[in-house]
Amino acid sequence: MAHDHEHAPKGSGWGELPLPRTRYDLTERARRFPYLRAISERVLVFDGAMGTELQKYALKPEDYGGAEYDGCPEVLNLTRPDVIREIHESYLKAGADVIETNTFGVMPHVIGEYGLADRARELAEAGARLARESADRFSTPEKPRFVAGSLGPGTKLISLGQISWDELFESYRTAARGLIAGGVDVIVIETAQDILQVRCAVQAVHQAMRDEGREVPLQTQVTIETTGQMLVGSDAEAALVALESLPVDVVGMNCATGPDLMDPHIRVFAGRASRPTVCMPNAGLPRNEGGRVVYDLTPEELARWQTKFVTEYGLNVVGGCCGTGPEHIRALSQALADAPQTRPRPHRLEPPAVASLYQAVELRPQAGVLMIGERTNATGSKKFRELLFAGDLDGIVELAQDQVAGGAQMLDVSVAWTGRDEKADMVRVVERLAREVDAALMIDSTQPEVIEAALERVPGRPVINSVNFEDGEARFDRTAALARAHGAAVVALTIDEEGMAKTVERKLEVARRIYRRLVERHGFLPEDILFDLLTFPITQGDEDTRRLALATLEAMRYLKDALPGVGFVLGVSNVSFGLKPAARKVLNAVFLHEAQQAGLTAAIVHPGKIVPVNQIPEEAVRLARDLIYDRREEGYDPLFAFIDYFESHTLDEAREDEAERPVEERLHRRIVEGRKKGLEEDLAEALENHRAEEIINEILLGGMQEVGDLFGSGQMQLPFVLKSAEVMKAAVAWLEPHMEKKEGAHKGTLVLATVKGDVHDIGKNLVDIILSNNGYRVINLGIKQPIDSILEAVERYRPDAVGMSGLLVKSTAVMKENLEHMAALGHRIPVILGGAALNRRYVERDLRAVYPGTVHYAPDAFAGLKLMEEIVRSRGREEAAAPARETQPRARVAPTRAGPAGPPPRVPRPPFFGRRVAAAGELDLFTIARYL
Ligand code: B1M
Repeated sequence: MAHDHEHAPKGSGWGELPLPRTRYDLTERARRFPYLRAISERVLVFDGAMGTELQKYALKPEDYGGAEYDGCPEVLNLTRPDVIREIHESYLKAGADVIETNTFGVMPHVIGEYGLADRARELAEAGARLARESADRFSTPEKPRFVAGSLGPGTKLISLGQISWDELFESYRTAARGLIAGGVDVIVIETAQDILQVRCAVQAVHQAMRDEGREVPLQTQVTIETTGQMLVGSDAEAALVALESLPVDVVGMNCATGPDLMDPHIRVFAGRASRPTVCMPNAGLPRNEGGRVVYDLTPEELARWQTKFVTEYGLNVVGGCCGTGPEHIRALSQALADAPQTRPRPHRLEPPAVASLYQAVELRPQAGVLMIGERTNATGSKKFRELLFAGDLDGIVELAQDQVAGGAQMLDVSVAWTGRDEKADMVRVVERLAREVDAALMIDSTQPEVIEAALERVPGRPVINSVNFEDGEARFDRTAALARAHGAAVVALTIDEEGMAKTVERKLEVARRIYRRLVERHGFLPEDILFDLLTFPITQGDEDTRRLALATLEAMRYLKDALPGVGFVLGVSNVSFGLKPAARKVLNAVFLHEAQQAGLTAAIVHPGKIVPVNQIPEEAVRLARDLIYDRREEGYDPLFAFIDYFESHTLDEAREDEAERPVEERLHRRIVEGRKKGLEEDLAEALENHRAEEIINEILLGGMQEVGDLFGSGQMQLPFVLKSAEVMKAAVAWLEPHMEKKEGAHKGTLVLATVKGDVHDIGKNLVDIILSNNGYRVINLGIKQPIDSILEAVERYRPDAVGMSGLLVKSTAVMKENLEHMAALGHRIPVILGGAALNRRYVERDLRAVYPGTVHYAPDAFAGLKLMEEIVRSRGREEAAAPARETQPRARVAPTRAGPAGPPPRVPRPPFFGRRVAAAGELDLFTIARYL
């Protein structure tokens, strides 16, 4: 279906509407929209459910205007306006500031199921007018009432290819036109299951505003299931990153669960979003009682949770979803009406990020550079080209997954090839990659229509590669507007009408021009721009090419300070084009290292092929540096010296004397260099003089420490840290049977997990091994575990303690949030915390303060063992002192679904006798391997 482009080109997003400020500015928006003015002053209370209220009327087919429309709620806007009015007014009487129109499924592609597609606009407008009349009747100057035009998710998931962008766009556009014409104050895209659907709906609603000549604020609400993800798999961070990149005013969540399960996610939204946030929970999880759906959360509990979200996290808009009725809203209104807004919003989402369908990817990694896989490129990779030509999409997905396994956090996707249909190829490839690869996507094309087709299929928040002035400003503006409309970040190449910028001066001139145009004209944030200052080969020997790499580095050093906030990316391997493979590896590695020192934040590379600088012979590094910085002298030409060096040297020679080193040193170096071959022989030799535990603690962990230092100082890139980690894991797995074991019945149970957002698991797995070998049952949940999964395992296995591991500094904050959440749910179970970013003071002073149970710090796995012994011993003492409770199964830790102040009910459960299976989330491969 073609778009009707009366007012603005498809996809221009903000189009003729005023451009967004560089940062979201509520004060400015509040001047123009009463709804936003009210939000900027006080907490707003929405109404509760429409659907569950309608059920109470037990309406008959006649009420819907006949059997063919039976059950279509939107029809009631025409056939039983009295019912809809009564529901609206029951909420207004209960104190709601905002009522939602009865138009959840009014989009033509949804209502078409009743044969009503061509009446969608009329039904939407009727719904809006009904709500408008009721709201106006109740409005007073002191308490204005607002109408929110509701648009639900529809029945088809665009990320899964069930509906095309164009059909979805037109459907939302039609519905939104009706709502705007009917007089709504705000449009709410709600209960969203699919983040790409939200992007499409947002663009469609903006088009509808242009169509109708009236602008209204936009509110977007996603639904996070009990799994902790949206239906299509996006977690809260990924959803927030995607929503923040769009021209919307309010972001948040509704539906699926009660407020208890929403807590960790709403904390993410309310804590980090740069614009007002909203939360509308269900009245708990639905229960089936004699064929009836029942919701248990009481009005008081809802009010307690929402008050917590407002006062502790800074939530701005509250309300209820399924199962909440006027009594819930009355309780909310009494608790929060006129409550002042508690916290100013941050100026922007920090840290800057993009997102795949599944997860957020930080644009400025805390250490190292963002690794962008280069192999999904038809020009750069023969293998990819062959797969593309053969139509082997499975092979392409595999190649992409290999890049990710090798350390790529994003994939550059370029399919252009003379004689082929680039748009069709791009669509085919990105549709598969977006769904089947975790990494974010960088869409690499010079053709705006190819970029547009990809953007309409890639969920999350992609990056566009690139904008530049090669084909003039019109082409630049077209691509930039597309990126902006879809909320994408951009790579900006320093190319203009005169060609590629090669000198420092030219690079600065073009970069400044691009920056101004992107920020001032298109409303990009500086952190959404990745400058590519161009990498040219410096290997040809002619005078013109000698200083090309140096110019790139110098321009980067300058721009990093001159244009604060922007990032820098380079296609690194171009620098060494034409050299022998070993020489290429070295020059690429040294150039990458130097670029990182100069300010590089992302690199397009073959992750598995970057050699860490510390593993390259010093002489070769020196020659490569001389070549990069053009340190020619009388009688010394670094280019020829570098080429000569590789005539007579290999990269492996530093290892030639390896066998002569003591085994302890060999093992240490194996970890640092990530070499597995021959590992078992070395471990066997080490076992002759050391216990297995000693080898791990005194030799291997020292190696990991060095890896961390090299990574932190930029000398080693992430893929190599990964290799070191693999060697470490292999060594521990090999040593495990040689560790001391205590047989017998298990002494106690620990639920162990690496916390949400953290992938480090070597330490956690060591804790598992040490405890398992000492007679404890360890339920190892794996990495990136949200608190809900941990609590699910607590409920299922009723352990003696919970162990949380995390190595990132941000994981220490996650641990605090987890403890607060556990405290709010009434848990008391002992918790052991470990991981290199923690320290005793933080755990014992800051974390103990937020949790009523005991909180312990375990600096290493053996401390974890000791703590576990103490916990189990004190449990024994408690049970001896309270014999009456011995008949109770160990249910001290059963979580509750009650509100924050609710008492922790004791839910008895039979003990676990089955085979050990992880309760939640993935089991990491390491653990699976151990238990097969
Ligand atoms: Co990452 N990483 N890493 N990394 N990595 C660190 C932690 C870092 C300090 C490196 C650095 O910059 N110098 C840094 C964190 C900095 C910060 O937060 N400020 C860092 C970073 C930045 C990152 C990424 C963000 C990098 C990026 O993407 N650009 C990324 C994070 C992704 C994410 O988590 N979302 C990342 C990724 C990775 C790899 C995947 C490549 C790999 C992990 C592989 C794996 O675990 N499967 C990795 C590695 C290996 C490291 C270092 C080098 C080594 C970690 C390790 O295994 N140590 C690390 C630097 C360092 O720590 N020196 C680093 C050995 C392990 C046995 O120690 O886990 O502390 P540890 O466990 C000990 C104790 O702490 C305790 O007992 C264990 C054994 O004695 N313990 C517990 C741990 N958990 C416990 C639980 C308990 C009890 C005791 O409960 C009962």
